Amino acid sequence: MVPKITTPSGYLHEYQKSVSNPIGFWNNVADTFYWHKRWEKTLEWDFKKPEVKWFINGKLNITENIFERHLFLRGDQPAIIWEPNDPEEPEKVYTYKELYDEVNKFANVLKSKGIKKGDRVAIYLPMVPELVITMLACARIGAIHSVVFAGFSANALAERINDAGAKMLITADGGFRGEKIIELKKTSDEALESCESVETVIVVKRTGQEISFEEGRDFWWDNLMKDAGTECKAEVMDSEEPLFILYTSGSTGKPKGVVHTSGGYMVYTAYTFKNVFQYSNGDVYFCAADIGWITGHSYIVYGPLLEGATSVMFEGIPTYPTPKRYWEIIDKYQVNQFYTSPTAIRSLMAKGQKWVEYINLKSLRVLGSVGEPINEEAWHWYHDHIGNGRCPIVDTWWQTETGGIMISPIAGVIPTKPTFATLPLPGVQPVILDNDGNVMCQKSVEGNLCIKFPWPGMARTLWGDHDRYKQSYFSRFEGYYFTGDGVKRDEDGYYRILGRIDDVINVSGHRLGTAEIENAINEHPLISESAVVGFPHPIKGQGIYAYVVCTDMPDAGEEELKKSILKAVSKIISPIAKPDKIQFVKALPKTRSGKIMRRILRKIAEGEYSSFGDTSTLTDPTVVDDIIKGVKE
Ligand code: 7RM
Repeated sequence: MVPKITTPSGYLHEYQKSVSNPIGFWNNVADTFYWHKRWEKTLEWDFKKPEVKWFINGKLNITENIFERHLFLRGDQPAIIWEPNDPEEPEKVYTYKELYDEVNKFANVLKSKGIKKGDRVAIYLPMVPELVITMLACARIGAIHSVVFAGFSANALAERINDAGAKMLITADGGFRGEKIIELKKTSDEALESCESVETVIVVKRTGQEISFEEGRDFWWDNLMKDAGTECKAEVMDSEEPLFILYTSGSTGKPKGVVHTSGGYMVYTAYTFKNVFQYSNGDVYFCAADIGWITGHSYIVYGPLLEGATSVMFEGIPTYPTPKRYWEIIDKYQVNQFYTSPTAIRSLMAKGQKWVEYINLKSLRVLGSVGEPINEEAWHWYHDHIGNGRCPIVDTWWQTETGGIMISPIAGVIPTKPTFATLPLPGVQPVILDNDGNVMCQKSVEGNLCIKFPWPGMARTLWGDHDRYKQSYFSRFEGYYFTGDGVKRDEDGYYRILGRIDDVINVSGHRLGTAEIENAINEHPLISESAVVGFPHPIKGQGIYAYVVCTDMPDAGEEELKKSILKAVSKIISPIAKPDKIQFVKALPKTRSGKIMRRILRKIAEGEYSSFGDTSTLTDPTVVDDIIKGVKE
């Protein structure tokens, strides 16, 4: 088991060790795992190339570190407690032994369908146990999983399948989300019309709804599992061989296939999970994220299971059937650590106090927050009403690309401060750079958040596009990993994340590229161009504001056109990418070199109609006046 920090001086000691001797520090953590062959060299790196390798020539399988390492002591302990969408439906509990059997069975199914080490398997499932089983079965045989969030559209699914060249798709007939049913097989069928690489589709039965089946291509999960054996030898993986791809949004339209590797990701997620949440044997831990995002990968599945934890997985949404649902789950399973997003906290806070009264939340010891900046009001509500003033809040800053938590309090060890992610974890070396790339050494400064030294959990490349990896993270400031976030550091050396400084917006903790939304809007035949920016939103953190130029206003009028834009965005990306506000404008403010001046559009979206800074490069300043006039009307 990885070492655990339990005191402030222990933190200082470990942190200093991790900086002065990172190799020794990470060797010590990595040595607590089971390796077929120990690594020969701990780290090779060059941020200019860029190239990063950890635990070089080490051989392992991450599922042996989840199962074989724990079975003897913890075979009968729950690994996953699955809570269904409908509270009337019984929960499902998988002990480590039971989960192990299912994973082995499905690994054998994958093999019987021709999946081998290195093949990509796309997973488009709701939050059901089969999702965890599939991911781990892929890892067992060295296949690379690529989970696609079940809220994505057919178009978005197809794009991800094609980019990864997936040979297989695992999906379900449908999924339950609150009162809604999502039609996963139907959407999959639509996506697969443009996916040549997929040979086999395996379908989990969840809703029992009517679906179409393609003979020879589609198989029911249950039929294949019936006769599968419970023994499947783990494929021996090199530390640097890919474990999974997960797509995330960047500042251009095309999603980025972030690649994580077996060795470093394993060491990093387990270490950060145990320390940040102060997990102890026997605790029940509940992360309310969706496994379709990195938080679910690292902190529902891999981190907790590597540490032999009991991880609660929830199929539904926080407000169904009532806004008490999370709190009821916490009471039902006597949850000790709870991890969610500021958006969820704000939306539950807005439902009023009555939903938390009379619920027993005494089991809670640690509260976590992730995905976006948490505002003071939400922080205090979470602290006072959910934690009853006695649970530390760990405001965890990290990214899909970092694999695991980077800047965060260690629960009960690092004193918290509302809205601050506080201090870097051991092994993380943040720096703040000014716009010219100078390191700002003083304590109290604000600037671009970069990391100057590699950590084991970092993404190694973007699938099939190493150039873009370099462009995105290592070019803006040479020799540094650039996070895309702005940050402020205070007199205590505490970090407060200010949010994205690139063309990425964060809506309810979902990362969206403004360019991908613009591309979707521009598909509409009546629209010539558009510009999308974020604006402050009381619940979602950021809302989406679209400025749209249309060639001809249709007879049906603006409202109809707005509706059809929303429909198009849902269809091309996902309902989560639908603009909150659409403003039709005659033209967009552009510089003489043809660039849209987003700075101005952001200001207007925030409700600010003056002090736009230097506008001397605008081709036509009256465009701005027209837009403001439009808002006021
Ligand atoms: C884990 C995750 C990453 C972006 C990141 C930030 C923002 C995440 C926090 C945060 C303020 C936090 N991965 N972000 N955590 N901002 N405080 N604690 O969310 O790849 O989907 O998004 O999210 O802007 O760059 S992600």
